[in-house]
Amino acid sequence: MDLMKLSKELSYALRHAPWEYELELDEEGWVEISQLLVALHESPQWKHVTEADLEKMIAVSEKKRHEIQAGRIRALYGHSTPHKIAKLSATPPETLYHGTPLRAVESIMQHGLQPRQRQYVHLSADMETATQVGRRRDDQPIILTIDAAKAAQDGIRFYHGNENIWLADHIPARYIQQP
Ligand code: HQG
Repeated sequence: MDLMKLSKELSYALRHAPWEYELELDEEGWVEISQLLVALHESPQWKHVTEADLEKMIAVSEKKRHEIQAGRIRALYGHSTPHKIAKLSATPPETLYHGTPLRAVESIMQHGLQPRQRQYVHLSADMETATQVGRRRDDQPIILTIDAAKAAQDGIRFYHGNENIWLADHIPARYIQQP
């Protein structure tokens, strides 16, 4: 089974278009695995997918995009569904990073980091992760530094995505530094 392809399909279902699978995300983004499997089994390529395959998909993925708990599964970040997923706010590391193409920097330094098509702004815990994220759009991304400690102190809320990814509603430009 192509577990990377399965992961992409699940990200699409759990981040962007659950209704296409007759699924409804709860407040925290969870769906019952049994319901997800019913939907997947309708497609010939996923006819034989089991819960064990979903567990393996998560275990072998280099990025922790999904999690399973008590018979349910959810995407940890990346959502674009209309109803905003509830996240518990948490204390971020002092510094966070954001990798973006050079062409976006001027607008970011003017308007701050906005969630754009997603529900939350995505930030990286280290420069390497930020570089990987930025490389999706540009070979030589610009790595912006976020003074998360100061922003949190001023009341900006941060949310935990996974060990490398943090989320926020909006990061005003005054907390963002260019290299
Ligand atoms: C930019 C993937 C102009 C922002 C990744 C980014 C990540 C602005 C783009 C996760 C702006 C949004 C999220 C402003 C933000 N003016 N441009 N004011 N504010 N932007 O894809 O952070 O691999 O929604 O810099 O690895 O790139 O799928 O966000 O370039 O973890 O698991 O608007 O998605 O995860 O792009 O990536 P995105 P992102 P997976």
